[in-house]
Amino acid sequence: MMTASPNFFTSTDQTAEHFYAQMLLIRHTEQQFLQLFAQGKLNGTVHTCIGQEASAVAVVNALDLQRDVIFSNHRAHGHFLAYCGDVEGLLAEVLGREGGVCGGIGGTQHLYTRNFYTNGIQGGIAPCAVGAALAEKMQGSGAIATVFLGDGTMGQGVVYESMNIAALWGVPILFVLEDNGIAQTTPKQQEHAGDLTTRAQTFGIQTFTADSFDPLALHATAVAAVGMVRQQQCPAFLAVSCYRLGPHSKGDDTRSAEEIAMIEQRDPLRHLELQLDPQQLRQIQQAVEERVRLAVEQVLERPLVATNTTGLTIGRGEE
Ligand SMILES: Cc1ncc(C[n+]2csc(CCOP(=O)(O)OP(=O)(O)O)c2C)c(N)n1
Repeated sequence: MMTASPNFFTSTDQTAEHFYAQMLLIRHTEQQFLQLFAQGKLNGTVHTCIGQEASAVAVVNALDLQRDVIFSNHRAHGHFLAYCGDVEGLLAEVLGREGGVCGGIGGTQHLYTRNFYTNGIQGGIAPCAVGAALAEKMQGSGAIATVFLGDGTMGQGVVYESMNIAALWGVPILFVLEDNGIAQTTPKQQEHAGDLTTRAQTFGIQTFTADSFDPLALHATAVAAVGMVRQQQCPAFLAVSCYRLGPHSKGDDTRSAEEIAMIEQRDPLRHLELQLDPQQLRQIQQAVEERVRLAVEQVLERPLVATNTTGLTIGRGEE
């Protein structure tokens, strides 16, 4: 029986087996969030990356996790778990319980641990990430920064101001576009003119493109992009084509059943399953289920953290 130790899920082995385990850990954890919300045990909101786990795992594993800086957005759980594998810390944070990574008062959209930061203001993280990358460059640390942006967020002007300065000043930052084709309920085609993958080229920023359906191929592209940023001390743009399988946050999915069925066919987890032998697959699935089940059980026994004068738990995000 494969052990469900945290190390297994944060192993830096770049194999189908470990990518699958990390992606499945993200999926199970987020499915728990939706279930806990339905049971009234989780307040506020959560945005799951169900369907998009490959992007988180492939890109984060291309970074130097000892020194690189990551900025994520409202859909951050996958990036967080790929970075540190701290299921209990995340669960406790989102559930407002003691032992959360931010003391249980930041909630789903305000996660912070070591060099990992999130914020739900669309585009607001882009200049922060550029600033952090510039600081690393000035200190000569060799670290780079990465910022994850959705396709809807590419409509925010500050993203382009950030790209401009990053290119002008030679800032070592990787802009990652997670293009799931939809922003909340608005399809990309109704929001953006032109092609999002060519936007960064206007600033002379080299662009890499990849599809999340094949996580190992996506990882290889991410490694190339990260290598370029680090060696040449300049920005790069990685456009990842992916699909969101779940709703925007909880029950707000206006897409047709046909569209969801088509997206299920493109689920990267299924793609990796075909590469693993059935016994190995079962072992990983059991290990993940056990790890998440125990984490939920344990975290639900912890006390809730600080409340404000209205009696509501503070720091809970909204849509
Ligand atoms: C400045 C700002 N405007 C609006 C919102 C509300 N909001 C939260 S998520 C979201 C859609 C984001 O879409 P996208 O960038 O494509 O990312 P995805 O949700 O698809 O991952 C919006 C409009 C926000 N968080 N910040």
